[in-house]
Amino acid sequence: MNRLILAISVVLSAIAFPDARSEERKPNFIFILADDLGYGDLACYGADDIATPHIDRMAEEGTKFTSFYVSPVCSPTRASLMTGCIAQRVGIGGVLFPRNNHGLNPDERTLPELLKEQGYATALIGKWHLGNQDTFQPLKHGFDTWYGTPSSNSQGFDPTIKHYAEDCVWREGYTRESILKLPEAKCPLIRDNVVIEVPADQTQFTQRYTREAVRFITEHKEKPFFLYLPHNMVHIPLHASADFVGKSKFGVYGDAIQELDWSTGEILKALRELDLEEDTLVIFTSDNGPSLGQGGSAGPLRGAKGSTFEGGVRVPFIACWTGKIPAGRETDEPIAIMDLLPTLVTLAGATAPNDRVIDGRDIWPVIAGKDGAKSPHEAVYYLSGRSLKGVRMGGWKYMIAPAKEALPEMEVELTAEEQKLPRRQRNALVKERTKAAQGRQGDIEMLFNLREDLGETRNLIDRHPEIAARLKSRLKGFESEFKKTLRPAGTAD
Ligand SMILES: [Ca+2]
Repeated sequence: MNRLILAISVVLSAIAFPDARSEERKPNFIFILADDLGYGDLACYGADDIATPHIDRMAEEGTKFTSFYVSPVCSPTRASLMTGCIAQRVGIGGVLFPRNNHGLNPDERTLPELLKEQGYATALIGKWHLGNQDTFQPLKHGFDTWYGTPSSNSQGFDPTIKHYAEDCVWREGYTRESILKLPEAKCPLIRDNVVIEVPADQTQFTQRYTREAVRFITEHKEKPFFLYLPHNMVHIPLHASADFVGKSKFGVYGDAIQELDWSTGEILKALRELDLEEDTLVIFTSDNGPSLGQGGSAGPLRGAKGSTFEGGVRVPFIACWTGKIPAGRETDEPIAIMDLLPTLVTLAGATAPNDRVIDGRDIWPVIAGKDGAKSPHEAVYYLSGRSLKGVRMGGWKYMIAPAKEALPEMEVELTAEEQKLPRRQRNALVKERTKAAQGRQGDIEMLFNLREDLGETRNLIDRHPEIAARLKSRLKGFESEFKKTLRPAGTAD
């Protein structure tokens, strides 16, 4: 009898809820990560000398974020994406080099691992940069397949710790025998942890990654997938394929970005042709601020790659998903790279790990623009290397930086009385104070109002000491808690 009632109720539930969540297809995720692309390097973020029509269209059909935060350099941002944590919490505070024997700890539960548990196919197409040794390679961190480079395209690799395909392409006079005698070889191209080309033909990176990406999407159109596509461009050395060389108004830097734009367009086209647009969340962003020496632009922001001024850590972030994310919207709610793990894992029907501290939060309501959803973060922390450098709450940012880095670009303040002086005298005062500032040693403390001074030119710490004190206290409080709950990077030995 009980069994009968159960059977009837099961039938009734099926009738009552034909669109029950469990029946729904899980969404696909495509995460496109440019390397060293600055806040001002896309047309939809103000670039007037680089054409990015496909990414601009993504912004028109989706939502553009103006306060998306990453780490100031490559490896930490990638560690945050994989773990949902502030990178320093998982021991990856700086850039990894080929000879380092540490990398992403195998004990971390990574985004692709968590998605695999939900039935996802997972692919890494592009740059890994979370450890060179076999222990740390992507296939051991949840990716079914990998095609790309172990580190930045400027970095080589330890030839003794890699496996080589039988048909490996040896370029520039290398041979299997000669390479093993070298302390370090140039950037290789790898498929599933086997080297297939040395050194990689860098003019072909974007083309090859795009072909691989479209193939992966096509082959997995019937089941949910996670495609992580971290391009090598526009990290130095800069390259574009023959079809794109000379096409931008801004040299090879612009050419390489226009090729990334083309690539993004190819991926969006594949989704349209496979009728996957309503099933797929696509994100385009960058791993850190621009390299100014290569021509990169942080737009209106101060600073660049390596800095915790906004230009080092605030990057473009565009999300689109037909029917789920509002079109043509822009939001300044502060969100961060560590939020992607809890957000995507929740969208996949699971929850972020609860057996350890996870710094990221589910930001889906913010991405989807639900009823004026606010950022779940009351404070955003700025970290570089092993140090906490600052905190942002609302529009206020408190920051500590070496005086030499902080002062030269800052406006020198003049009192109301001084401003009435003749121009010649005013200029002399400004010069004198700038020179004194540049000669200062040690760190200085700064307070900026980002809502009124996005370029961080006016240090308001003397004018608003109480606000600075409140933010500093928040930073110190966070720091002492943070230091109690750090987890180590993995080590190869
Ligand atoms: Ca980078």
